[in-house]
Amino acid sequence: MKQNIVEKILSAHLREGTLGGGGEIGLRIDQTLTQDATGTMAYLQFEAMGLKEIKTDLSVSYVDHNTVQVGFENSDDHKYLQSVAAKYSVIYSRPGNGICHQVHLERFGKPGTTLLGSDSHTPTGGGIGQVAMGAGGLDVAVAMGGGLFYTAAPKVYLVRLAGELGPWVSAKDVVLKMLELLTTKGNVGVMLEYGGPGVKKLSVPQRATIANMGAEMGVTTSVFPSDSVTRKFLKAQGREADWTGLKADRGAKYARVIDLDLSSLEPLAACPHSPGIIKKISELEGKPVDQVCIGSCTNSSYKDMMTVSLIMKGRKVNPDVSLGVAPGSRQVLQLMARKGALSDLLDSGARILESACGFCIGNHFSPKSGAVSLRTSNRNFEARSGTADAQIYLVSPEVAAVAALTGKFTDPRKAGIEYPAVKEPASFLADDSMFIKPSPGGAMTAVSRGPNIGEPPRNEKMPEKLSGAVMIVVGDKITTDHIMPAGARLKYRSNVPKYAQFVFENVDGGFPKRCLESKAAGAHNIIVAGESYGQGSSREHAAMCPMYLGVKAVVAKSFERIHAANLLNFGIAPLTFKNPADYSGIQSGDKLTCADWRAAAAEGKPVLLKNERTGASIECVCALSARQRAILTSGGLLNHTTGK
Ligand code: MIC
Ligand code: SF4
Repeated sequence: MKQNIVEKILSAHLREGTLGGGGEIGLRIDQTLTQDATGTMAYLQFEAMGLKEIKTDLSVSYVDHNTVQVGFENSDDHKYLQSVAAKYSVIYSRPGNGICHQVHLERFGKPGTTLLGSDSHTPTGGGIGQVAMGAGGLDVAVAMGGGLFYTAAPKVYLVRLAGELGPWVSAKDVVLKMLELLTTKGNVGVMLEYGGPGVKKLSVPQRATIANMGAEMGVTTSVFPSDSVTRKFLKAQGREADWTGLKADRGAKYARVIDLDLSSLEPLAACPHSPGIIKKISELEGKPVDQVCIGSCTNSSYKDMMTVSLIMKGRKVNPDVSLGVAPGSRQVLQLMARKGALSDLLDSGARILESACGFCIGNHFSPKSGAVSLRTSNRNFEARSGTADAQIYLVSPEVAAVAALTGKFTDPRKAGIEYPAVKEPASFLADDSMFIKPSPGGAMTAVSRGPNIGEPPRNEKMPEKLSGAVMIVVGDKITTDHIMPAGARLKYRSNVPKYAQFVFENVDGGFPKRCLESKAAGAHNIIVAGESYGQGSSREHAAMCPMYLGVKAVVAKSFERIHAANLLNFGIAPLTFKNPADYSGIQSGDKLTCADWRAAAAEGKPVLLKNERTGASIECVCALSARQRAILTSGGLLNHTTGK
């Protein structure tokens, strides 16, 4: 049978289910990655499941999200992560080594393999030909222990690229165009495969930029072929032996084909407050800019950074702009230092930020009130930058650098600057000294647990009857940043009772208190939402903390993939309205009841909720596999796995 690339990789890893069927498939995972903000809980859950060792080919624990270390909490987490990595034979990437996705691409990504990461931008690995997927920490913990990863059998779309990018047009513009075409919702269960003659004109880091922001479309992953460009990249990383060729069979089938001519693209921006609101830079020209941030896992490769430094070379940052540059990895930073690019940036007046997530997750470098901030990152959700009324635009490094000089949106093609065509180096600097590799006596390591590190919380078994209270009604496209803010609150990731005090902080600050009071009065709390609930990150705290607050169900018009899986993993029922019009009949404070709650969920029957205020009967769908139903009725995956 003729196979596309996704089918080739998935069929080699398929252990349960069938690819064509549309049902659930169980996949063997070759590699895992975690980052500190989700990793602490992932390893605590790994320990709580009684797992003794990792069963993957490779598992890496990165520390990149919270390296701000105000107070003891982050440092305690780092020490816990280092010790637990040593105990279970996980590679530990020390803070300062770089952003997980960039570093993984450089040092570990391998064509044809599966990678599961506790971060939604794990699909960056698709740039090197991996089926790389984001998931909640608990799913990653299970995969580390040798368990399968379950996801829907995908619909595979081919994105057929033709032509070549013109000067000043970059990989970011390709993916922003894709966001315009596919939008940020309605793509659950889709995997994108890039192909066509345009692919060979894109370097591995450019492909990685494109795969990275597939997360913003809600697709499960995006995969590129592995070709001579991939081989050259791996050779330059001293890893040619990791290369295998990967291409679709001639005549392979796809659920949809999207044609994109790279030569037709122009510089674009995603406008506030969604990565899906796309405009041409030429339409925004002249708008004053207050801040420019260059970096993040989307655009912080060697080529991105060298291009920016050459644009800035011999020029000065506009006095009204604050420019921060965060190279994606220590490798990139070291190369920049050797090439003199760091001096060029410093001379220009740029501020060099740590090789970490930093500004992207809003834990520092927040812009001033009402600022216009141009960023090369991937998310511009409201308040994510740490400044609630800031206007964040997502752009390419080229557009960002030129705006830092002019102080306003400028079409870089008209800026009168010669385009710096940077080539990938023939050899990167392969210095792995910031990784701590497992050693033979590792199993004896004592695990360090600072006072901020609590037990992973468990849910109780699903109640027989639902006696629910609607705690909040929210609209469409609610992101996990709305549900569970990161930024300044990140340091409480290992302390669920504390972190739970900030659920919906920027939407409705009274939510946690109301929930705890209602829970104490014996009610089952309910969240009601519109379309595409749970967009964005993989943070399982957006399920775990509501669970702690007594939330038993989220009733929505539709859900995004990772968040729906996380709800289930923590024993919260993700219900969809059979008739979306029922949404408008529910108000905050309504009592919703269901007499056969557990039985309906266990048998996969429709769930009928009765609104005690209006008397209306609301039919909900809880479309789950038998495996998922068992997890839900046990009160979550931890209970299900440990038989509690
Ligand atoms: C993000 O970009 O939102 C994050 C922070 O990397 C998250 C993970 C987290 O919340 O820890 C993600 O993308 O999954
Ligand atoms: Fe880090 Fe931002 Fe990438 Fe998330 S999107 S992994 S916070 S750089």
